[in-house]
Formats: sequence, C-alpha cells, structure tokens
Amino acid sequence: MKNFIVSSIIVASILIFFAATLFTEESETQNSDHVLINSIYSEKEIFSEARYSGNTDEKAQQLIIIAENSWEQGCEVDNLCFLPYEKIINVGETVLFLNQDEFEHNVRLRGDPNYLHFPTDVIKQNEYFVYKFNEPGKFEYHCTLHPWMEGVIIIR
Ligand SMILES: [Cu+2]
Repeated sequence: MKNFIVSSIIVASILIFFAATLFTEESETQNSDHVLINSIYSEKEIFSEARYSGNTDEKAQQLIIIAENSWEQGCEVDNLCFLPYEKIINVGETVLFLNQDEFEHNVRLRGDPNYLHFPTDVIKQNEYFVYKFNEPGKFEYHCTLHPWMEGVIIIR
C-alpha cells in the first residue's frame, strides 16, 4: 500500500512537471512573439526602411516569420518556410508577416486567382505585411515566387 502511494506521488509529480514544461514553452513562444512585434514597431533604426503594407493600421498581435533561406527549396521538408507553419488565431486579430530572408517573398491565398485576400506585391528583407482576419476559417497560403513555401492560418 505504501509503495502504491509512493509510486502514485512519483507519477503525479512527473505529469505535473510535463504539464508545467508545456505551459512554459507555450507562454515563452507567445512572449517572444510580442517582444519581436514590439521591436518592429519601436526600433526604427532597424526597421526604418520597412515598407508597410496590409489591410489595417492596427497593431498586430500575431507574428509569422518568413524564414531565412526559404527562397531555397528544402525548407518545406520540415514545414520551416513560414514560421510557424500553422498558426491558430482569434477572429479580429492581425497577423504580421516579417521577411527575415534576403530575397523577396509574397503571401498569397491558395485558390484565389485575384489575390483579393492578400493584396500584397512583395515583401523585401526586413519588411513586413500585416493582415487583419475578420472572419473565421482556414487560410492556406503560399509564396507564388517559391511555391514550396506554404503555411496555414486557422481563425476561430
Ligand atoms: Cu518566396
């Protein structure tokens, strides 16, 4: 009986430890998003050349990074072209796409020949594009210059 109690306590401790680890990673990811978003809006010496484009003037809450070297095929193997590959956001939130690659990219909705949803031309290095999502849904997007670059935004 004593052994059972001891092992129960050990199992419970391990579970709590893993739950805490998961929670910490989640909030660290969100915090680093906020830190980078704030630096984009405030560190003018770095982003002074950044050409703003998008459908809103509101400050973004969500960040997607266009990864370094994503112009080169291969990032798609581990879904590392847009970071993160899949982003879950709330209706009414604004996403900021930051290009950290040295080549220019775009963000276009799959199956949208008129490019109405992401009416951006190209995003150059250290430039960004913001888009506010006002409707729930699943948006599969890609870069038309480098079609292997794919990502998904789920709005709920
Ligand atoms: Cu591209």
